[in-house]
Amino acid sequence: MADELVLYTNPQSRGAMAHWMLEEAGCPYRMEVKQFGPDMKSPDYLAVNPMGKVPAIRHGNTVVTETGAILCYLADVFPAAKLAPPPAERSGYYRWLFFVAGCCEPAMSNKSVGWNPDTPELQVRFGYGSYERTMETVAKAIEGRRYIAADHFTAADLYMASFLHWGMMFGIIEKRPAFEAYIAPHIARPASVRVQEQAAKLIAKAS
Ligand SMILES: N[C@@H](CCC(=O)N[C@@H](CS)C(=O)NCC(=O)O)C(=O)O
Repeated sequence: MADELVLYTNPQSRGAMAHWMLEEAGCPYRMEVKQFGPDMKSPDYLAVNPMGKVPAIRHGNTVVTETGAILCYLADVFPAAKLAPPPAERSGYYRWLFFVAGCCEPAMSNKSVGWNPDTPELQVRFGYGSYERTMETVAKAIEGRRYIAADHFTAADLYMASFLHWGMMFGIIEKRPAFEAYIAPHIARPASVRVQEQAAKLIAKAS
């Protein structure tokens, strides 16, 4: 019997990316919705993710936390879905996955609370330089391209498109035609649409 795969998530969270990835992978999984607050900080859940955050997955005895790591893990464990390029062709794939986690995420979070490294000294010390430098780099990477890391859709597109979609939806990232053109075909993928529909149902049920 195949190992059980559990996704710990909340429909209004970064868990949507892991959820989308599971739908792309086409593997059977069970979802455990965690509520913000005490539920995510219960001893049982802290044993899964000591950060008390979602998403996390448990696959048999293997636990993976951190969205980027979950995407990489699922792409490798379910290779038939072709969500990662072959190992020898992964330079762009790794680069952009880590760029979202290491540069885009902090750039957007800091901007959302009104802070940006705004002196040359700070920009040397902060890995993402500045919000503007990070977003210009993203814009150049996706300009006129359908896929960021291969000649087909990969986990790197899922991560980058989710980041841009979420950031523009909440008004943190400015809407640029190149960003909108890049995300449009990705967020319209059947797996993404299924996740958006399931999330809407879960949110309606909870309210
Ligand atoms: N670095 C983590 C961030 C996860 C994260 O911050 N998740 C938020 C929801 S989007 C969360 O669980 N917050 C609950 C809390 O911190 O109590 C990742 O990329 O997976």
